[in-house]
Amino acid sequence: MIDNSTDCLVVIDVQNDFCSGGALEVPAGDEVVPVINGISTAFEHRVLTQDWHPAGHLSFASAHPGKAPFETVELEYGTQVLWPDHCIQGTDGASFHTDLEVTGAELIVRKGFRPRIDSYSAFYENDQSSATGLSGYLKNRGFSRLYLAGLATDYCVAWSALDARREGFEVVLIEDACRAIDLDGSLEAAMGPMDAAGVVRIRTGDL
Ligand code: VGL
Ligand code: ZN
Repeated sequence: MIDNSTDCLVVIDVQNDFCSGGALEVPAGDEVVPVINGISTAFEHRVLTQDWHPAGHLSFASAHPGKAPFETVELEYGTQVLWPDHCIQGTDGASFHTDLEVTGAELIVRKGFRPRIDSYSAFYENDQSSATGLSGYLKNRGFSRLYLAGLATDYCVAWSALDARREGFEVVLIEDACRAIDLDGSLEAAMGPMDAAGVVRIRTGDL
């Protein structure tokens, strides 16, 4: 099923702050680590993303007096969920999970570093226009099909999947290699648009 001349595994945000004990813990987030390690050798080409915020980032509830994590605010580009401080550049929380196999990765893309714009997608920031450069990189390398895994299914993985489809890539979501935050039904809300956009869902056993 994998064609290493056209396919690339894109591993989204498997960082300590999204794993157990982290600042923005995704339930059972750690469970993706052995699953991703187990499939990563089947892919010749692997790219990792890293949520990478400056301290005081505008997506943090702490930057909005009177607001608590998981409330929303209106920013210039639309409604923004406010998060606990997480993935601050250079901290342990922003590091990849220690057991994640990262050595063979060909590229690490950082996102969310613009102080006033959040970035769920690996391709575009939440204003939908500031690019990370990943699309150009992948096209330049000749990849046309992306397999997605990581955290969190309903935020960064879903937004990456939808942007990848808009950029013209075939997208395969490896469901058991992802875990969701699932805030107020956000997982179900994310699945409909992904299905409608033609994101193919598989499990690792299908590879
Ligand atoms: C993420 C919320 C805030 C994610 C990143 O990786 O899904 N979610 N920053
Ligand atoms: Zn973030």
